[in-house]
Amino acid sequence: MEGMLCRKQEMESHNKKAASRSWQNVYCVVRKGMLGFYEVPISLGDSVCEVAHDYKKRKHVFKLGDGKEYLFQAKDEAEMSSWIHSIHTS
Ligand code: I3P
Repeated sequence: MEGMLCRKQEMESHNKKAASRSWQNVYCVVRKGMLGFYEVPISLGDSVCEVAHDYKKRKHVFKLGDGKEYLFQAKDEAEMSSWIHSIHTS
C-alpha cells in the first residue's frame, strides 16, 4: 500500500520526547517489511530536466521543474547523467 499520511514524531527514544514535533505530509510506501517515507511524487509530464549550469555552489547538480523547481545533487557526473536520461525517457 502507498499514499499520503500526515506524520508526527512523538518520541526520540523510550524516555526522550522528539525535538521536532510538528505534523508533516509524507508519502508512505509499505512493502516487504519496510515502510518508506518520501516527498510527494511529482509528475514529469511538463517538467524540464537539465544540468543546472547556473548553480555554482555544488557540482553535479541538475534541475527539475515546471515553475516549481528543484535542484538535485548526484555523487558524480555519470550518476547525474543517468538520472537526467532516466527522467527524460520515463
Ligand atoms: C508542535 C505542533 C504540533 C503539536 C506539538 C507542537 O509545534 O504544533 O501540531 O502537536 O505539540 O510542539 P511546532 O510546529 O512548533 O513544532 P499536536 O498536534 O499533537 O498537539 P506537543 O509538543 O504537545 O506534541
